[in-house]
Formats: sequence, C-alpha cells, structure tokens
Amino acid sequence: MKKFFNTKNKKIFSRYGYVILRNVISKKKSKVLKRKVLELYESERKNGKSYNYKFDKNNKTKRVWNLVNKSKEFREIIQNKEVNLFMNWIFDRKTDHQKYFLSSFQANILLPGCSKQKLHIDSPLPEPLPEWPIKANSIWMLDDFNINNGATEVLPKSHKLKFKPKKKDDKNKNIIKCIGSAGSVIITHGALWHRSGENLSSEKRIALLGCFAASYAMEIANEENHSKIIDKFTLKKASPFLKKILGVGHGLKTGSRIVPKNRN
Ligand SMILES: O=C(O)CCC(=O)C(=O)O
Ligand SMILES: [Fe+2]
Repeated sequence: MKKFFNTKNKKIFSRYGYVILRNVISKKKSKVLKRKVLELYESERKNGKSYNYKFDKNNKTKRVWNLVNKSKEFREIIQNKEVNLFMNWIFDRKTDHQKYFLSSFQANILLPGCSKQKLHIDSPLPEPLPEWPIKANSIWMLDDFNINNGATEVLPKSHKLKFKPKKKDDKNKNIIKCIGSAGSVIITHGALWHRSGENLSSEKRIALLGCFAASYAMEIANEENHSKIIDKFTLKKASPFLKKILGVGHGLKTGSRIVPKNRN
C-alpha cells in the first residue's frame, strides 16, 4: 500500500493547512462507496428523512449522516491507516489516552446547480483560535473534483490566521479549488478557511466528510453523538480500533457501573 503519511505531506499540511493525498483508494472502490451513498440518500429521501443542509437556500446540498452505522464499507475506510496516522500526528500530545475521536462521518451531496458554501472553518471555537488544531477533516472525493462541479475551495495558509472568515472574505482572490480524481482525500486543518464550491455541472458531486477532533474537546468530538447513534449491530461488528476512535467505553473505569446492594 502506498504511504501517504510522510515528511513531504506533513510539511505541506503544516505550511498550507491542507494536503491532497492522491488516489488513496481505487476508482473501483470509490464507485462502490458512491453507489452506497446514493442508495442511502434515495432511501432516506423516499422515507421523507433526507437531510437538507439548512444554510443552502436552494435546498441542493444533501447529507447522509452516521455512515459508521450504515455499512461495512464505510466502517472499513474510516479506519484507513494513512489517514489515521495523519490524525494521530495532528492531535499528538503527551497522553496515554486516545488522542482523537471521530466527530462525524457523513456524505456531502452537491446536486447540480448547488451554490457555494459560505467560507468557514470547521472548528466551532471562540476567537482568537488556539495555536493547536482541535479539529481536522478528511474529505474523500467519490467523484473527480473538477473546476466545474463544486470541488472544495481553500485559502492556503489561512489556518494560521487565528480568526474566522467574514462575509467580505468570500471574495478573496487567493482561494483555490482542490482538483483531484475520485479516490483522493484532502486532509484539512480545522482552522483552514474553506467551502464546498458551486456545482455548475449536470451531475451530483459526492464526497465523504470524515471529521475528527481532539479527544479533550468532547463537545466538538461529538458532532454526532456516537454513544447514542451507534447501535448494537455495529458495535458487535466494530474492530477494537473503530471502537477506540468512536470513544466506546471512554470514561468507564473498573467499578464505574457497580452499584452497592445497600445503596441509598
Ligand atoms: O464538501 C466539501 O467540499 C466541503 C464541505 C465542508 O466544508 C463542510 O460541510 O464543512
Ligand atoms: Fe467545512
């Protein structure tokens, strides 16, 4: 397997606030995942349960949440070794605990005609932003991202700015598109200014957003509350590593659940 977690990519990430890992999974695999996303989207839509991203006034941004619970293919790729090596490095600190948790794992579906997102950061924190990353994302291209179909747009080096973009920054001339082929993954620093682009094509643009957070920032690491939304079926199937990044058993000490007979 190709090694993406290397000095060159770490340097790019530190300097620019993001790095594109080219062809982490095969085209074939990304097709399988895309088919799965579309199946889930259609069935949630038919049942009137489709998630509409409320900030898009045109209602053309759709999400499918809690992918961990919805298919083994998603459980498999969120444990991708290279991506997780990156996360372990991004959230590195001296601790015996798991350094990061999965915060949410969703599909982002941009329908044709979808307008661009507001420029934003992914770390819901007060300003000034801290020196260290509290959140980081993996954006998995399940379609080729091209200049036309809503490729993620970023402002390189903005992760160092310590504040969030304002309305006027939407027009910043240095914003660039992350172009790449299906199967590539963009790793973004949680303080990087970015947005999904405008989809001017006639096809959907599909990405998976695997969002991670420092384990000490529990609210942020709980964008999806895994202790509530992962069911017994998935827990039975989950590997020890998947349980670790979901925070299963976190905070449970020997004896925590023991209740004395004479409790009052
Ligand atoms: O799908 C994308 O290109 C990025 C989406 C994003 O940044 C977000 O939803 O926070
Ligand atoms: Fe974002």
